[in-house]
Amino acid sequence: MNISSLSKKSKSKLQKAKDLRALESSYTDLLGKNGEINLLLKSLGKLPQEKRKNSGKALNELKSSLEAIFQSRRNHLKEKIFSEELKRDSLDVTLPGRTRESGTLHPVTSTIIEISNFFVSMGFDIRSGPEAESEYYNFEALNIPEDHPAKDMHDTFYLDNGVLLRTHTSPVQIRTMEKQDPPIRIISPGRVYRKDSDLTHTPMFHMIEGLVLEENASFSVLKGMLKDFINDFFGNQTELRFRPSYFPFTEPSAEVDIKWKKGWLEILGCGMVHPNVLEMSGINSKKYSGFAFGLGPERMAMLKYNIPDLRSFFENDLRFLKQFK
Ligand code: 2NM
Repeated sequence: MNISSLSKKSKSKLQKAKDLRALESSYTDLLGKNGEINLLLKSLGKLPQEKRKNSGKALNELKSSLEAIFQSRRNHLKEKIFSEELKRDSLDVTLPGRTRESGTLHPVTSTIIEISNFFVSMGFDIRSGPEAESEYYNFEALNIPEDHPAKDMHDTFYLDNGVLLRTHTSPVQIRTMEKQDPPIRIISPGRVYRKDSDLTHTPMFHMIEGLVLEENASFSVLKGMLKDFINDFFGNQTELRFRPSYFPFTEPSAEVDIKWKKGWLEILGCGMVHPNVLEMSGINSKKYSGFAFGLGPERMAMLKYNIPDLRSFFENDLRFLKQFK
């Protein structure tokens, strides 16, 4: 047996193993319990005495150098695997994170919330009611008779069987007065519908109406409350004026204008609830008096955020909506 050719052959076998699996199987072939080297060591006994010692020494030296080659080859292969893994799985920690985009409230919604918060802080409850209403709640109960010119003020969408789409949220106040004993302090934000469509009108828009009904509700308290509201919403420096007006459901009635850039702009209507309205809803108008007001959140938002076209609220263009985060 030629130890030097075995040494050459087995060293190169370990050194050339292309992966861990091949390396380990070569190791077993050479250095395993029944591997080539051990078989040779076992067969040393058959050699003549004088050859036995040198061959034994050479085989043991070969064995330990093969062990060392095996270890270093194994480390090398493991490092190779590790660095390949690193390369494959590497992260660029300087890249911006993938964030989840959050939605935004519609500017009309956030305006309704802001306005509602003010009145809730003044002790008002929030009430709602049906958008498909009866002629009675939308007109009659509000002192607007069949032939009254006020009915022409808003063109109404009629559904079947005398049902209509409410043209204001006052029916909510009527339904509340029918059900609840005074004192009453409510606001009713919600959708209303009128057959109007141009630059400044959409067939659906929102209203917030308020009602205070108690023993001594007065116009001066109404004025003070609306002034506080306007200063809260538009800022403390806002100039405002109350201008006499007419609504069939209030007497006296007024509209509130604010000074905006150069001129006066109408922003809400109000008044003392007409005794006819109170009596029709079962309220004793000798004992109780009420004041009410109504405003449009779209209009309020347009002024506050400088939005020139009402229709942008309803086009659902995300580039517009995302500006109100
Ligand atoms: C307005 C202006 C003035 C109003 C009146 C009532 C009710 F039902 F209590 F009589 N609710 N809302 C009212 C009064 C609404 O909107 C411009």
